[in-house]
Amino acid sequence: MFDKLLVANRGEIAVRVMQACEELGIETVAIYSDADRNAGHVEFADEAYNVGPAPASESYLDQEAILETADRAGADAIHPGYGFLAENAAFAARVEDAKGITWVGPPSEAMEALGDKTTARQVMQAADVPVVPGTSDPVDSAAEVRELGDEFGYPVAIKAAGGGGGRGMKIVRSADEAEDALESAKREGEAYFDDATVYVEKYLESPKHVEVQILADEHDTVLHLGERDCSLQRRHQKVIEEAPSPALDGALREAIGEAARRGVREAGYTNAGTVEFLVEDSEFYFMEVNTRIQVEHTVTEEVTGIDIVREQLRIAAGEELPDAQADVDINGHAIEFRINAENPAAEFAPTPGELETYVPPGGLGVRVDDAVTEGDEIAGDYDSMIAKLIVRAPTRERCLERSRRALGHFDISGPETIVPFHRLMLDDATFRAGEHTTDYLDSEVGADELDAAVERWGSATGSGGGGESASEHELVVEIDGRRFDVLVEDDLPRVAHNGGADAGAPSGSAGSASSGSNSGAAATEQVAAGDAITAEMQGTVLSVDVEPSDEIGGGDVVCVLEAMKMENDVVSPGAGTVAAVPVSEGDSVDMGDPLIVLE
Ligand code: MV4
Repeated sequence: MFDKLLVANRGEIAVRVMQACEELGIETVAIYSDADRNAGHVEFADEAYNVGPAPASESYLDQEAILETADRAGADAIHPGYGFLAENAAFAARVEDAKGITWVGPPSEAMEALGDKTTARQVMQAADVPVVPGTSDPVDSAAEVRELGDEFGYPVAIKAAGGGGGRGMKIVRSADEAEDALESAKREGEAYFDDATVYVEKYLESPKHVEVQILADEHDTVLHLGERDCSLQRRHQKVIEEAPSPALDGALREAIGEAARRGVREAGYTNAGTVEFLVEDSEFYFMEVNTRIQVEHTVTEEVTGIDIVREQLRIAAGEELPDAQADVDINGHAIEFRINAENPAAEFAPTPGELETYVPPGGLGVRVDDAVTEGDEIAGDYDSMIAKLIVRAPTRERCLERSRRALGHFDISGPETIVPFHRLMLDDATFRAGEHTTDYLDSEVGADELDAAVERWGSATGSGGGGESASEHELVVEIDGRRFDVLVEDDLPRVAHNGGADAGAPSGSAGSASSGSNSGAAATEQVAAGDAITAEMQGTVLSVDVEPSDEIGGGDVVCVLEAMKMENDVVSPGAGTVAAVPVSEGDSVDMGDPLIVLE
């Protein structure tokens, strides 16, 4: 096994990798940019090195700086995490060629073959894996596009060979759109991937996105760890992922898992990887292979009990996978919610800023992967994901209930987050039924719903995230042994007078803003400025002579207190209406305790 590993990444995935290293007895090296000097992954590592300024192109993507750092630190392995250099075959090849350093990932040749989507399709076809009807050779002319449109029926998709994740894809709905779409797909391919090669597939309008997790060692064992459903996406960004997929039955699950195994075996693939499929009308079609650990690997870990990052490290070190396919069991259900610092009510715009409150939930079946703490600055330099909440339960139904509980206790303020969006989805009939497809969010969930969710559950509204507006503050009061959270509006008078003008505050009045009743009603919602008649001494309530909504006058007896072996009438100092009676016969009260609250 390795002695010291450099993690060429940041944030929660860097911490995730270092946790696996710690359990294997591997020392860890972090790299960081100027923006990340105090970041969580830097704190977690045994050693940390600055590799450059905040922009990723000058730090986390600086291949030379990272290789030099590995050398300087004496690291014998590099794990790339996801994003940044993770799927860069040229960087993987450089690490493979560096003396004494192992690349924790697939062979660079397999990355290269699968990175080109036309060769990936050819590999899959050779392995008898169903692909979307289309071409596996480059397409050059609009005439060819139209021929394919006639053959498969419109719409068709023109895709960049170097593409993936939604970039460089153009949909052609009729023959006359072929010309423009072809030009624009080529332009995007050239701009994003330095490769104008494109190919054509039949376009499926409303598929599910189902992906299979693979582990393959260097001793000819290829395992699939079941599938994940990532159909809930917004503009090609996954937001909620789950395992297993609610859309597959046992036969389809078996078939798609076996197809994924055949495909990566054909590619000469080792380490962890994901084979993505589109599923429509109980048919599945290969889409692409992700040659890296993915954000959503966690849900697979939760239902299989397999530590995927640990296996990546063991595979890279030449060790054998511990299990045969028959030993991989899927148990229960897991859902991952990405906690992004974005505002769902503003088209999910990133919301950088200070993380003023950060108290994640816990308890049975709740996992939080993160690299932040309260008080951290959420910078705008990198992606907006600040944590992942992963919830596991024996069934999907119970996982949804547990998710409601966990999200309801995820206390974050400062940046707006997509927690309100997740809570909206937990009430969404289509999502709850598991019937959502990849086009669902963008076409069916409207701005009004999102606005309402943020209003109801967002961190800026007192009820959800515990925030309060400038003119309010929260008080905790205890009345007769029951705790009440009271929202006090500062612009209300501190002492409100009862009944007639100038009656004066009753003697011994608590005189402050509000109180609850002891009836069990939702006292927190009352923000009334009431007066209380309080006990002038410690004692026992012998009788209560009024009840809520009684009109009383000055001098009326409202209750009788026994104190110092004497019965003492408690009289009202003025007129008013009884709002609440927080005490009852037999209660012991302390000096200052409210006995009667007036409106
Ligand atoms: C498709 C497709 C329908 N038919 N290809 C989007 C990302 C890129 N990896 C491929 N994508 C798609 N390819 C054919 N032939 C629909 C999508 C697609 C999609 C796929 C997965 C998850 C979300 C998506 C959202 C829109 C479109």
